[in-house]
Amino acid sequence: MKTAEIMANLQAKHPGENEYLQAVQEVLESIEEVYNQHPEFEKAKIVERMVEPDRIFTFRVTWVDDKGDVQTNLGYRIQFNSAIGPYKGGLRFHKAVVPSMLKFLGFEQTFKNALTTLPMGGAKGGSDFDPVGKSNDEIMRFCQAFMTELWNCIGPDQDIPAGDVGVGGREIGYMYGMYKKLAREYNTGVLTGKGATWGGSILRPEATGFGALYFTEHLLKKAGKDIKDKTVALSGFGNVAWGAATKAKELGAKVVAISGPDGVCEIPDGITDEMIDYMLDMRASNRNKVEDMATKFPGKAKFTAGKKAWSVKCDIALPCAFQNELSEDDAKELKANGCWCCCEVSNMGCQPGAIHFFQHNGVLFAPGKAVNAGGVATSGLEMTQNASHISWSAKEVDDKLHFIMESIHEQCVKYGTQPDGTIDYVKGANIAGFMKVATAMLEQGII
Ligand code: 2IT
Repeated sequence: MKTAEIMANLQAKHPGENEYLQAVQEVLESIEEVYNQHPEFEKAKIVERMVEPDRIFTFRVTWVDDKGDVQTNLGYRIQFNSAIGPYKGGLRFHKAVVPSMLKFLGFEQTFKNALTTLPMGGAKGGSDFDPVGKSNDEIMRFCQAFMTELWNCIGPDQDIPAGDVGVGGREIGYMYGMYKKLAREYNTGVLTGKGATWGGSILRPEATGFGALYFTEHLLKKAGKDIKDKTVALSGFGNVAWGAATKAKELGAKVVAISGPDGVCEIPDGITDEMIDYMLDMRASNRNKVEDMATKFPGKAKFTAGKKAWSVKCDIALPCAFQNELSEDDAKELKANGCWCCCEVSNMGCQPGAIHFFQHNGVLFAPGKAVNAGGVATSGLEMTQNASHISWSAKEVDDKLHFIMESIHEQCVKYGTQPDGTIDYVKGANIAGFMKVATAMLEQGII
C-alpha cells in the first residue's frame, strides 16, 4: 500500500470532502508500515474496501415549524463497516452536516468500535437540521419526521443509532416513540441512549466524559503523573463536556474553563457542582451560548467573547466539542502557557498540525477514537442489557466501563510503543483498531 497513491485516488473520487479525506489520511499514515508486513491484506485490497462506506442512505425530511411554515432538511445514515458487528454509531443534528462530515465520523467510528472490545461495526448519520433556537415542539416534530424515513434502515441486529452533537436523551426519546409506532414492535435495542426507565443504560449519559477521564488517568499513570490538583481546560458545554467536567472534579482536578461557539468562560476557582448541573440547562435551552454560565454565576465565571478554551492557562486540555476545534496555533498557545497533556475527547478535535506539534514538543497526546470510546462502549452495554431484558446497576456498568477503558489504553500501548520507549497513542489506536477490522474482513472473504 502507498498512502499517497490511495489518497490521490480518493481525492479525485471525492473532491472537497476534506474532513473525510483528513480522517482517512491520518489512519493510513499510521498503519502503512504494519499493512505492508501483511501481503494477504494487500491481495484482498482491504484498505481500498475499508475506506469506502458499505452504503449511504440519503433522504428528505419535511416538517412544520411553530409558525406553520414547511421546512425541509436532508437526513443521512452511513453504514460504514460491518466486519465485526452490526452498524453502530450516533446521529448528529447540526447545520454544518454534509456527507463528508458523516463519512469521516463513520470511518472513525469503525476503528473506535473495534477498540471497545465489543462486537460493533461502524456507522454515523444525522441531518443538517439546526437545533439552535428551536422549540421543544419543533425538535419533536423534526425527530418524528426524521424517523419516518430512517426506521426502515435500522434494527437491533442491523444498525443501532445513538446520539451525537445535537442529539441527546430527549431526541432519542422522540425518535424511539416514532420508531415503535412504525415498527409495531418493542425493539428497545434499536437505539441507544434511551431514558433509564425504558431500556436506557444507567451511566450512558455520563459515559463518554467518564470514560475519557478514565483513559486520561491511565495515560497519566503510565507517564508517572496524576490528575489530582491539576488544572483542566475543556471546550464545549454539551453532554460530553458535562460528563468530563463531572469526573474531572470528582478525581480532584480543577476545571478552569469551558467554552462555546460564542467564547470562553474562565472559572479560576474551578467549576462547582451547581455549575456542572447548570450545563444541562444550557444544553436544553438550545441557545448554544456559554455566556449564560457567566450570567448565572457572576463573579465566579468570567466570559470573554470570541476566545477559545485554549487561551486559558491549564495543565490538561480536553477538547470536547467539534472536529478541528484545536489548531496548531492553539496547540502552541497551550504549550506556551504550560499545558503538558491533551486528551482529545471530541472526534478528530485536533487539526493535524496541532497533533504534530504536541507529539514533537513533549505534550502527551491521545486521539478521540481511543479517549471517547467509552460512550459507544456503554451503548454496547446498553444493547447487551436490552437483548437480555435486564438492567445493570450503576456499579456494574461503571466497572465494565473501567475495564474497557483500561483495555483500550493497553491496546494503544501494545501497538503504539516506539523504539525509544515513548507511546504514540495515535498509531497505537489506529493500528489496534485496523488489525481487528482487517482480520475480520479477510476471514469473511471478498464481499
Ligand atoms: O461518536 C460517538 O462515539 C458517539 N456519538 C456515540 C455513538 C454511540 O453509538 O453511542
